[in-house]
Parts: sequence; C-alpha cells; structure tokens
Amino acid sequence: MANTKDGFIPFEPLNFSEDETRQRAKDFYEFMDRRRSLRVFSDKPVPKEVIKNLIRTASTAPSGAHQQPWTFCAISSADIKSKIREAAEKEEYENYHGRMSDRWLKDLEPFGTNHIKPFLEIAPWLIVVMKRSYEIVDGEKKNNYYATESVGLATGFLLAAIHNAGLVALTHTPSPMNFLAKVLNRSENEKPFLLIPVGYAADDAEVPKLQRKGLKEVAVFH
Ligand code: IYR
Repeated sequence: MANTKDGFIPFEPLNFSEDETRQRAKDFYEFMDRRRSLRVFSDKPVPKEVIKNLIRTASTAPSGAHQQPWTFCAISSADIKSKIREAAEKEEYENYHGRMSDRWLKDLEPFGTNHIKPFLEIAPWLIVVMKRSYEIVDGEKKNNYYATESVGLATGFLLAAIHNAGLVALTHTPSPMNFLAKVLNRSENEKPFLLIPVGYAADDAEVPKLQRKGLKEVAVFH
C-alpha cells in the first residue's frame, strides 16, 4: 500500500479459478445470446430506480481519457414520448418513402419495419443516448477524445444491463435525429446517438427468426 503511486489505488482483482473462468465465460455467452431487439412492448411500468441503475452501469464503460462523453436522457413523460413519436414518424415516413434505397428497403423486409412506431409511446421509458463531442471549459471548446467509440461502448454496457435486469430494448435510429435534441432542450455540444425504448416485451411478442454468425465467421486466431 505504501508503494502506491500518487493518484493510483491498488486494483482489486476478481480472482476466479480457471474452472470458474471457463464456466462464467460460457454462462455469460449463453445468457447474452438470449438478448433480442424488441419492437413490441408492454406498457408495464419499470421503476425509476431500475433505470437509474441501468444508466449507472452504462456509465462504468471505458472512455477516452475517462471523459465519459455521454448524457443519458431517460424519458417517462407521456407528453414528451408522444412528441418524440410524432417527430420520429415524420422523419421515418420520408425514409421509407424515398430516402432509403430499394436495396435497403429489401434488406429490412425480414424485420417487418415501417414508419409507424407505437413503441415510442407504449414503452415505459425511452433512453436517448447523447454524445458529447466537446465540453465548454472556461468559455472554450475542449474536444472529447474518441467520443463515438466511448458512447458506443457505454451503449453496449447499457444494453447488457437492460438484458441482465430481464428487460428488453430496441436500438432505434430515427434519422435524422436532431429533433431529439430540440424536444429535450439539450445543449449544442450534445448530439443524439441512439434512441432506446426500454421495458417489458408485450405478452404476444414475436421476434424475427435470425441466426447469429458462428465463431469462425467473426473471429480469427493468430
Ligand atoms: N430507422 C428506420 C429503418 C431501419 C434501419 C435499420 I439499418 C434497421 O436495422 C431497422 C430499421 C426504422 O427504425 O424503421
């Protein structure tokens, strides 16, 4: 302890045995493999305390120079959710009726999506993840390092935390997303990154029958 460098503390390792490590890696893979993106939500409420802990978890993600360049806007207000739905559907209508290529529309066919987004009002919470590309320090613009990578990592942690809590989510990207910054009255340095409805799946929810790529397709060992 006496030798700890200034500004450092001893790391507290988890110290699992090799067997435990093997088991935990396998169990966590099998658990995460059950995560699915949902588009049909129940209106069953989720306590604010739960959402707070999901966001706390997301905010444990690594970030460039530990700047944590993110803001999570958690919305349960019916009024704001309905404003978001209205604006999102307006943009999505344009996307599905001209802005997306024929190939893109074809690639989306298996998911059965269209411009109508009831989940934006039905899900008890919407979490808008904001990327903070810079901060204003003493009146000056100070860029955050690797803001996109950092916010992507935090969003991944958020999705894992949501799944761990037995809840479901959708990584939704109504584009362009600028309307979210306006509706939520965010400052100039915050740009919407993803819109994530969070809640329980509807009782009769179905998900597309998808196959994940096998290890051989996604990994190379050297
Ligand atoms: N943003 C649109 C279209 C869309 C695009 C992709 I890539 C998807 O994986 C799913 C949908 C929408 O949300 O409908």
